[in-house]
Amino acid sequence: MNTEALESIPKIFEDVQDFLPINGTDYIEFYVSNAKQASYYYQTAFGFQPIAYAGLETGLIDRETYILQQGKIRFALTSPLRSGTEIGRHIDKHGDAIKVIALWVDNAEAAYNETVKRGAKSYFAPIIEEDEFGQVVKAGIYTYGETIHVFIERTNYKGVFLPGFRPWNPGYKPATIGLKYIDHVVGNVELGEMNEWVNFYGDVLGFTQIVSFDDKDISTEYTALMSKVVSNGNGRIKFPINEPAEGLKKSQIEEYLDFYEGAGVQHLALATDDIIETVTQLRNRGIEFLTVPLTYYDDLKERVGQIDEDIEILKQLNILVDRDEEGYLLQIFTKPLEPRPTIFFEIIQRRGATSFGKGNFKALFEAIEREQELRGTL
Ligand code: TYF
Ligand code: FE
Repeated sequence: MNTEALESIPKIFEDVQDFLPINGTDYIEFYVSNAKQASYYYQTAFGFQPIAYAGLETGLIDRETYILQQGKIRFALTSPLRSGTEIGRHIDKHGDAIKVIALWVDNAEAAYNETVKRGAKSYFAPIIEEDEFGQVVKAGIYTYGETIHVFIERTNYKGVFLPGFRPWNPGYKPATIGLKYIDHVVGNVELGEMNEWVNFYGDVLGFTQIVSFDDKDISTEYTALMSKVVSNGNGRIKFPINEPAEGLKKSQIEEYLDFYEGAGVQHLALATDDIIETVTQLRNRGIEFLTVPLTYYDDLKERVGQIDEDIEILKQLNILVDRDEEGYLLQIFTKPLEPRPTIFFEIIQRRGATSFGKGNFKALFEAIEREQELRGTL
């Protein structure tokens, strides 16, 4: 063996590619009280397309799931069909929530064995599921709170989603709005536990830390939080992890933890190639966004330099802009999507930038505080 060539491989790639290659996010599963209505909402407002269904009509007796897709983003919306289920208990505790961040791998059994060997807590051991379209191997491990990673190996599968699902093709199909892929998935964890979870992704999944923000980067007059971002080897998976920091008033992260009753997914960042078109569509379809004061746009050109978009249009839509060494990005945040102030979405368009919008944190967090004020939770 040519050991010289081996030695020239950076250590992080060696480790990551050795034990946990991930192709991307496979799907995000929500546990919700009414999957039928939630799927209508994600179709109507967010332009997701109906793909597959499993429930009473496919032989399930205790739950049903609708699968929606747009670009590479796949959502599973699951509800219980009777009392006393694990899904119902989860909804009672956390409200409608993101339960599963599924990761697409080439070898689910190896992903499970390697991560459990390194300390992951098992959710379920590898199982093979089959139907006439082939077979899928699945396995699950816990991450923060009650959130789960399910490894999905679908190399030998040709069906619409997973075995047991049948195509779902209703006549109702509002147009897509240009959402392409999941840019990042953010978790909120308890005070003092951020480093533990950063180490979990490092030690157990072989991720590396790519960014860190402390309470000085992310603080307003009142609130503060800390955040570190971990990524897998090929960069397709990015997980920022937030924890509350001491501030004069209640941090937005504490508010989340109080209402979610523990650690969980805070936001999904969904990427588009045309944020102006995507946000115009979302606004027309009734989605509400956090807004920054219009003075944010007064010095925008000075702050971010030349950009391709018309600043007047960005101002009308309240889209935020930030620049880093590699380029710029445009982003906007919805108000919470659930009754509890927990999960929200970010819409992001990257024009070269690989960062997360640090230059917008102050304006963004002040916007969140104005909402907290209205809720009486600040
Ligand atoms: O994902 C990020 O890091 C950015 C900024 O509570 C952010 O979207 C960070 C924390 C937060 C809201 C947004
Ligand atoms: Fe984000």
